Amino acid sequence: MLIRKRRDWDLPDKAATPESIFLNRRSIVKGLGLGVALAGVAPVAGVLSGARADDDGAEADPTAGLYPVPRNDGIALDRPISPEDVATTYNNFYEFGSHKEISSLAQKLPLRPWTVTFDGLVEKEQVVDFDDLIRKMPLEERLYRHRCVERWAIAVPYSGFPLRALLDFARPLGSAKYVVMQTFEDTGFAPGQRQFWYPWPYVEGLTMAEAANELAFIATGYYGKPIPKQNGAPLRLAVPWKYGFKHIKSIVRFTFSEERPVSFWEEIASNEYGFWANVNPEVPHRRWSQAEEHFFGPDGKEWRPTQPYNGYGEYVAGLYKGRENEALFM
Ligand SMILES: Nc1nc2c(c(=O)[nH]1)N[C@H]1C(S)=C(S)[C@@H](COP(=O)(O)O)O[C@H]1N2
Ligand SMILES: [Mo]
Repeated sequence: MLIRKRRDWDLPDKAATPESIFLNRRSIVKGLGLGVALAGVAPVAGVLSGARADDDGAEADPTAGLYPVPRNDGIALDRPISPEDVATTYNNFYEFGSHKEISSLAQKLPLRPWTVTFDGLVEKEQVVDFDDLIRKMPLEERLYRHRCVERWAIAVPYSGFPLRALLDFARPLGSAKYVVMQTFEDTGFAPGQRQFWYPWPYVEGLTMAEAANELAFIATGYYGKPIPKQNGAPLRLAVPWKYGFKHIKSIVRFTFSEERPVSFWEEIASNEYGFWANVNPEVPHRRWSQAEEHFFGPDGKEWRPTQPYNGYGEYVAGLYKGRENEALFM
Protein backbone atom coordinates (compact mmCIF):
# COMPACT_ATOMS: atom_id res chain seq x y z
CA MET A 1 0.00 0.00 0.00
CA LEU A 2 1.28 3.41 -0.85
CA ILE A 3 0.88 6.61 0.98
CA ARG A 4 1.28 9.04 -1.83
CA LYS A 5 2.07 12.16 0.06
CA ARG A 6 3.44 11.23 3.40
CA ARG A 7 3.08 14.16 5.74
CA ASP A 8 4.79 14.57 9.06
CA TRP A 9 1.65 13.75 11.01
CA ASP A 10 0.75 10.69 8.96
CA LEU A 11 1.06 7.38 10.69
CA PRO A 12 2.13 4.08 9.22
CA ASP A 13 -0.69 2.86 7.05
CA LYS A 14 -3.11 0.32 8.45
CA ALA A 15 -2.68 -1.66 5.28
CA ALA A 16 0.90 -2.47 6.18
CA THR A 17 -0.51 -5.87 7.09
CA PRO A 18 0.86 -8.28 4.47
CA GLU A 19 -1.51 -9.27 1.73
CA SER A 20 -1.06 -12.93 2.54
CA ILE A 21 -2.49 -12.31 5.99
CA PHE A 22 -5.56 -10.62 4.51
CA LEU A 23 -6.17 -13.63 2.32
CA ASN A 24 -5.61 -16.16 5.04
CA ARG A 25 -7.85 -14.37 7.46
CA ARG A 26 -10.65 -14.23 4.98
CA SER A 27 -10.51 -17.91 4.16
CA ILE A 28 -10.19 -18.86 7.82
CA VAL A 29 -13.19 -16.72 8.71
CA LYS A 30 -15.20 -18.26 5.89
CA GLY A 31 -14.06 -21.77 6.73
CA LEU A 32 -15.31 -21.39 10.27
CA GLY A 33 -18.66 -20.25 9.02
CA LEU A 34 -18.17 -16.86 10.62
CA GLY A 35 -18.59 -15.20 7.27
CA VAL A 36 -22.34 -15.71 7.43
CA ALA A 37 -23.08 -12.10 8.23
CA LEU A 38 -20.95 -10.95 5.33
CA ALA A 39 -22.48 -13.44 2.94
CA GLY A 40 -25.88 -12.25 4.12
CA VAL A 41 -25.22 -8.77 2.84
CA ALA A 42 -24.17 -9.56 -0.71
CA PRO A 43 -25.29 -6.77 -3.04
CA VAL A 44 -28.64 -6.97 -4.78
CA ALA A 45 -28.18 -7.47 -8.50
CA GLY A 46 -29.09 -4.38 -10.42
CA VAL A 47 -28.91 -1.93 -7.53
CA LEU A 48 -26.07 -0.07 -9.14
CA SER A 49 -25.81 -1.65 -12.55
CA GLY A 50 -28.17 0.83 -14.15
CA ALA A 51 -26.30 3.76 -12.73
CA ARG A 52 -24.07 5.91 -14.84
CA ALA A 53 -20.77 7.30 -13.69
CA ASP A 54 -20.62 11.04 -14.10
CA ASP A 55 -17.04 12.20 -14.27
CA ASP A 56 -17.70 15.84 -13.64
CA GLY A 57 -19.91 15.09 -10.64
CA ALA A 58 -22.37 17.71 -11.81
CA GLU A 59 -25.55 15.63 -12.05
CA ALA A 60 -28.51 17.44 -10.56
CA ASP A 61 -29.07 16.36 -6.98
CA PRO A 62 -32.81 15.95 -6.37
CA THR A 63 -32.26 16.47 -2.63
CA ALA A 64 -30.31 19.73 -2.90
CA GLY A 65 -33.44 21.77 -2.13
CA LEU A 66 -33.79 20.08 1.29
CA TYR A 67 -30.76 21.96 2.65
CA PRO A 68 -29.94 23.79 4.83
CA VAL A 69 -31.85 22.06 7.65
CA PRO A 70 -32.44 23.31 11.23
CA ARG A 71 -29.52 22.87 13.59
CA ASN A 72 -29.90 20.73 16.73
CA ASP A 73 -28.06 22.83 19.32
CA GLY A 74 -28.61 20.31 22.08
CA ILE A 75 -25.35 18.51 21.39
CA ALA A 76 -22.43 20.81 22.17
CA LEU A 77 -19.16 21.07 20.29
CA ASP A 78 -16.06 22.00 22.33
CA ARG A 79 -14.02 23.40 19.44
CA PRO A 80 -14.32 25.30 16.17
CA ILE A 81 -15.44 23.63 12.96
CA SER A 82 -12.71 22.34 10.66
CA PRO A 83 -12.25 24.06 7.30
CA GLU A 84 -14.56 22.58 4.69
CA ASP A 85 -11.76 22.25 2.15
CA VAL A 86 -9.81 20.01 4.56
CA ALA A 87 -12.80 17.85 5.49
CA THR A 88 -13.64 17.30 1.83
CA THR A 89 -10.13 16.63 0.49
CA TYR A 90 -8.39 14.63 3.23
CA ASN A 91 -10.39 11.41 3.32
CA ASN A 92 -10.38 7.70 3.94
CA PHE A 93 -12.45 5.81 1.37
CA TYR A 94 -10.55 2.67 0.38
CA GLU A 95 -12.98 1.87 -2.43
CA PHE A 96 -11.23 4.72 -4.27
CA GLY A 97 -7.68 4.12 -3.03
CA SER A 98 -5.69 3.42 0.12
CA HIS A 99 -4.47 7.00 0.59
CA LYS A 100 -6.04 10.31 1.57
CA GLU A 101 -6.33 12.06 -1.81
CA ILE A 102 -9.35 10.22 -3.20
CA SER A 103 -11.73 13.17 -3.51
CA SER A 104 -11.50 13.58 -7.27
CA LEU A 105 -11.51 9.81 -7.99
CA ALA A 106 -14.64 9.49 -5.87
CA GLN A 107 -16.52 11.75 -8.29
CA LYS A 108 -17.02 8.64 -10.43
CA LEU A 109 -19.44 7.24 -7.85
CA PRO A 110 -22.89 7.26 -9.51
CA LEU A 111 -25.47 8.55 -7.02
CA ARG A 112 -28.71 8.00 -8.95
CA PRO A 113 -30.55 5.78 -8.90
CA TRP A 114 -29.63 4.85 -5.31
CA THR A 115 -31.67 2.24 -3.52
CA VAL A 116 -31.36 1.16 0.09
CA THR A 117 -32.32 -2.38 1.12
CA PHE A 118 -33.67 -3.29 4.56
CA ASP A 119 -33.59 -7.02 5.18
CA GLY A 120 -32.74 -9.84 7.57
CA LEU A 121 -34.78 -9.83 10.78
CA VAL A 122 -37.39 -7.27 9.75
CA GLU A 123 -41.18 -7.40 9.67
CA LYS A 124 -41.04 -6.90 5.91
CA GLU A 125 -38.09 -6.63 3.55
CA GLN A 126 -37.98 -3.27 1.74
CA VAL A 127 -35.98 -1.79 -1.12
CA VAL A 128 -36.41 1.98 -1.05
CA ASP A 129 -35.27 4.74 -3.32
CA PHE A 130 -32.99 7.13 -1.41
CA ASP A 131 -34.87 10.20 -2.64
CA ASP A 132 -38.11 8.82 -1.15
CA LEU A 133 -36.45 7.62 2.04
CA ILE A 134 -34.84 10.96 2.93
CA ARG A 135 -38.19 12.73 2.57
CA LYS A 136 -39.65 10.48 5.27
CA MET A 137 -36.91 11.34 7.75
CA PRO A 138 -36.69 14.18 10.33
CA LEU A 139 -33.75 16.21 9.01
CA GLU A 140 -31.51 18.26 11.29
CA GLU A 141 -27.94 19.52 11.44
CA ARG A 142 -25.47 18.41 14.13
CA LEU A 143 -21.94 19.57 14.85
CA TYR A 144 -19.88 16.43 15.51
CA ARG A 145 -16.29 15.62 16.28
CA HIS A 146 -14.75 12.86 14.16
CA ARG A 147 -11.69 10.94 15.36
CA CYS A 148 -9.86 8.56 13.01
CA VAL A 149 -8.02 5.65 14.61
CA GLU A 150 -4.93 6.98 12.80
CA ARG A 151 -5.11 10.05 15.13
CA TRP A 152 -6.31 12.81 12.82
CA ALA A 153 -9.51 14.52 13.93
CA ILE A 154 -11.99 17.03 12.53
CA ALA A 155 -15.18 18.78 13.70
CA VAL A 156 -17.88 19.03 11.05
CA PRO A 157 -21.52 20.00 10.46
CA TYR A 158 -23.48 16.96 9.31
CA SER A 159 -27.06 17.15 8.12
CA GLY A 160 -29.19 14.04 8.27
CA PHE A 161 -31.39 12.13 10.67
CA PRO A 162 -31.08 10.00 13.80
CA LEU A 163 -30.41 6.34 13.03
CA ARG A 164 -33.28 5.65 15.43
CA ALA A 165 -35.70 7.17 12.90
CA LEU A 166 -34.41 4.71 10.32
CA LEU A 167 -34.92 1.81 12.76
CA ASP A 168 -38.53 2.91 13.16
CA PHE A 169 -38.89 2.85 9.38
CA ALA A 170 -37.18 -0.56 9.01
CA ARG A 171 -39.22 -2.27 11.77
CA PRO A 172 -36.68 -4.88 12.92
CA LEU A 173 -37.95 -7.92 14.81
CA GLY A 174 -37.39 -8.24 18.54
CA SER A 175 -34.88 -11.01 17.82
CA ALA A 176 -32.51 -8.60 16.00
CA LYS A 177 -29.38 -7.91 18.03
CA TYR A 178 -27.26 -6.04 15.47
CA VAL A 179 -27.72 -3.74 12.53
CA VAL A 180 -25.23 -4.55 9.77
CA MET A 181 -24.49 -1.88 7.16
CA GLN A 182 -22.88 -2.39 3.76
CA THR A 183 -21.28 -0.09 1.17
CA PHE A 184 -21.79 -0.46 -2.61
CA GLU A 185 -19.64 -2.91 -4.52
CA ASP A 186 -18.59 -2.14 -8.11
CA THR A 187 -15.11 -2.50 -9.52
CA GLY A 188 -16.25 -0.51 -12.56
CA PHE A 189 -15.99 2.86 -10.84
CA ALA A 190 -14.28 1.95 -7.54
CA PRO A 191 -10.68 1.06 -8.39
CA GLY A 192 -9.85 0.15 -4.80
CA GLN A 193 -12.26 -2.76 -5.06
CA ARG A 194 -10.02 -4.30 -7.69
CA GLN A 195 -7.53 -4.81 -4.85
CA PHE A 196 -8.93 -8.26 -4.33
CA TRP A 197 -7.10 -8.95 -1.08
CA TYR A 198 -9.43 -6.59 0.79
CA PRO A 199 -12.63 -8.19 2.10
CA TRP A 200 -15.09 -6.15 -0.01
CA PRO A 201 -17.72 -4.96 0.40
CA TYR A 202 -17.06 -2.63 3.36
CA VAL A 203 -19.27 -3.79 6.21
CA GLU A 204 -19.87 -2.31 9.65
CA GLY A 205 -22.24 -3.01 12.49
CA LEU A 206 -23.70 -1.71 15.72
CA THR A 207 -25.71 -3.32 18.48
CA MET A 208 -29.37 -2.36 18.42
CA ALA A 209 -28.84 -0.35 21.62
CA GLU A 210 -25.98 1.61 20.03
CA ALA A 211 -28.03 2.20 16.89
CA ALA A 212 -30.93 3.52 18.98
CA ASN A 213 -28.69 5.87 20.98
CA GLU A 214 -29.55 9.50 20.29
CA LEU A 215 -26.02 10.24 19.00
CA ALA A 216 -26.11 7.61 16.24
CA PHE A 217 -26.78 9.58 13.07
CA ILE A 218 -27.12 9.03 9.35
CA ALA A 219 -25.48 11.89 7.50
CA THR A 220 -26.87 12.92 4.12
CA GLY A 221 -25.48 16.45 4.18
CA TYR A 222 -22.20 18.20 5.01
CA TYR A 223 -21.57 21.91 5.57
CA GLY A 224 -25.22 22.71 4.79
CA LYS A 225 -25.34 20.90 1.42
CA PRO A 226 -25.77 17.34 0.17
CA ILE A 227 -22.80 15.32 1.41
CA PRO A 228 -19.98 15.05 -1.17
CA LYS A 229 -19.20 11.70 -2.72
CA GLN A 230 -15.80 11.48 -1.04
CA ASN A 231 -17.48 11.84 2.36
CA GLY A 232 -19.93 9.00 1.74
CA ALA A 233 -22.84 10.26 -0.39
CA PRO A 234 -25.70 9.82 -0.42
CA LEU A 235 -25.82 8.43 3.15
CA ARG A 236 -23.16 7.46 5.69
CA LEU A 237 -23.03 6.64 9.37
CA ALA A 238 -21.82 9.06 12.09
CA VAL A 239 -21.20 7.59 15.56
CA PRO A 240 -18.86 10.21 17.02
CA TRP A 241 -17.86 8.27 20.15
CA LYS A 242 -16.27 5.59 17.97
CA TYR A 243 -13.20 5.62 15.75
CA GLY A 244 -13.71 6.78 12.20
CA PHE A 245 -13.58 3.36 10.57
CA LYS A 246 -17.00 2.55 12.06
CA HIS A 247 -18.47 5.45 10.02
CA ILE A 248 -19.36 3.44 6.96
CA LYS A 249 -19.91 5.46 3.79
CA SER A 250 -22.29 5.22 0.83
CA ILE A 251 -24.58 2.63 2.41
CA VAL A 252 -26.74 0.39 0.22
CA ARG A 253 -28.03 -2.10 2.78
CA PHE A 254 -29.14 -2.39 6.38
CA THR A 255 -29.46 -6.01 7.52
CA PHE A 256 -30.79 -6.92 10.95
CA SER A 257 -29.10 -9.92 12.45
CA GLU A 258 -28.77 -12.05 15.53
CA GLU A 259 -25.05 -12.52 14.77
CA ARG A 260 -22.37 -9.94 15.39
CA PRO A 261 -20.91 -9.07 11.98
CA VAL A 262 -17.20 -9.18 11.24
CA SER A 263 -16.48 -5.71 9.94
CA PHE A 264 -14.10 -4.81 7.11
CA TRP A 265 -11.15 -3.73 9.27
CA GLU A 266 -11.77 -6.40 11.87
CA GLU A 267 -11.51 -9.03 9.17
CA ILE A 268 -8.22 -7.52 7.97
CA ALA A 269 -6.61 -7.18 11.41
CA SER A 270 -8.81 -8.20 14.34
CA ASN A 271 -5.99 -7.55 16.80
CA GLU A 272 -5.97 -3.86 15.81
CA TYR A 273 -9.56 -3.05 14.82
CA GLY A 274 -12.28 -4.52 16.98
CA PHE A 275 -16.05 -4.44 16.89
CA TRP A 276 -16.56 -1.79 19.58
CA ALA A 277 -13.88 0.73 18.57
CA ASN A 278 -14.82 3.27 21.24
CA VAL A 279 -12.34 6.14 21.47
CA ASN A 280 -10.10 5.96 24.56
CA PRO A 281 -6.84 7.89 25.14
CA GLU A 282 -5.58 5.21 27.53
CA VAL A 283 -5.77 2.23 25.23
CA PRO A 284 -3.04 2.48 22.60
CA HIS A 285 -3.31 1.09 19.13
CA ARG A 286 -0.86 -1.76 18.76
CA ARG A 287 1.42 0.53 16.75
CA TRP A 288 0.87 3.99 18.29
CA SER A 289 -0.43 5.85 21.32
CA GLN A 290 -3.99 7.20 21.26
CA ALA A 291 -3.31 9.76 24.00
CA GLU A 292 -3.37 12.70 21.61
CA GLU A 293 -5.06 13.61 18.39
CA HIS A 294 -4.14 15.85 15.56
CA PHE A 295 -7.05 18.25 15.05
CA PHE A 296 -7.50 20.11 11.78
CA GLY A 297 -8.67 23.50 13.06
CA PRO A 298 -9.24 26.86 11.37
CA ASP A 299 -5.62 27.83 12.09
CA GLY A 300 -4.12 24.61 10.85
CA LYS A 301 -3.14 21.41 12.58
CA GLU A 302 -3.00 21.32 16.31
CA TRP A 303 -2.38 18.51 18.83
CA ARG A 304 -5.06 18.03 21.48
CA PRO A 305 -5.61 15.40 24.17
CA THR A 306 -7.90 12.56 23.13
CA GLN A 307 -11.06 12.31 25.25
CA PRO A 308 -12.71 9.09 26.44
CA TYR A 309 -15.56 8.24 24.07
CA ASN A 310 -14.25 11.20 22.08
CA GLY A 311 -15.95 13.49 24.63
CA TYR A 312 -19.39 11.83 24.38
CA GLY A 313 -19.27 9.63 27.50
CA GLU A 314 -22.34 11.24 29.08
CA TYR A 315 -24.42 9.93 26.18
CA VAL A 316 -22.92 6.51 25.62
CA ALA A 317 -20.89 5.16 28.55
CA GLY A 318 -24.00 3.42 29.92
CA LEU A 319 -24.24 1.30 26.77
CA TYR A 320 -21.21 -0.72 27.88
CA LYS A 321 -22.19 -1.66 31.44
CA GLY A 322 -21.56 -5.34 32.02
CA ARG A 323 -19.20 -5.59 29.05
CA GLU A 324 -16.08 -4.55 30.94
CA ASN A 325 -14.28 -7.76 29.95
CA GLU A 326 -14.64 -7.11 26.24
CA ALA A 327 -12.22 -5.12 24.09
CA LEU A 328 -14.37 -2.00 24.15
CA PHE A 329 -11.65 0.44 23.12
CA MET A 330 -10.10 -0.98 19.98
N1 LIG B 1 -17.05 2.46 2.68
C1 LIG B 1 -16.09 3.02 3.42
N2 LIG B 1 -16.42 3.74 4.50
C2 LIG B 1 -15.45 4.33 5.25
C3 LIG B 1 -14.08 4.14 4.95
C4 LIG B 1 -13.76 3.38 3.80
O1 LIG B 1 -12.58 3.18 3.44
N3 LIG B 1 -14.78 2.86 3.05
N4 LIG B 1 -13.12 4.69 5.76
C5 LIG B 1 -13.52 5.00 7.16
C6 LIG B 1 -12.52 5.77 7.89
S1 LIG B 1 -11.12 4.94 8.39
C7 LIG B 1 -12.72 7.09 8.25
S2 LIG B 1 -11.64 7.91 9.25
C8 LIG B 1 -13.89 7.83 7.75
C9 LIG B 1 -13.44 9.09 7.06
O2 LIG B 1 -14.54 9.90 6.75
P1 LIG B 1 -14.31 11.31 6.04
O3 LIG B 1 -13.44 11.05 4.84
O4 LIG B 1 -15.67 11.78 5.66
O5 LIG B 1 -13.63 12.21 7.03
O6 LIG B 1 -14.68 7.07 6.82
C10 LIG B 1 -14.86 5.72 7.20
N5 LIG B 1 -15.82 5.09 6.32
MO1 LIG C 1 -10.18 6.26 9.99
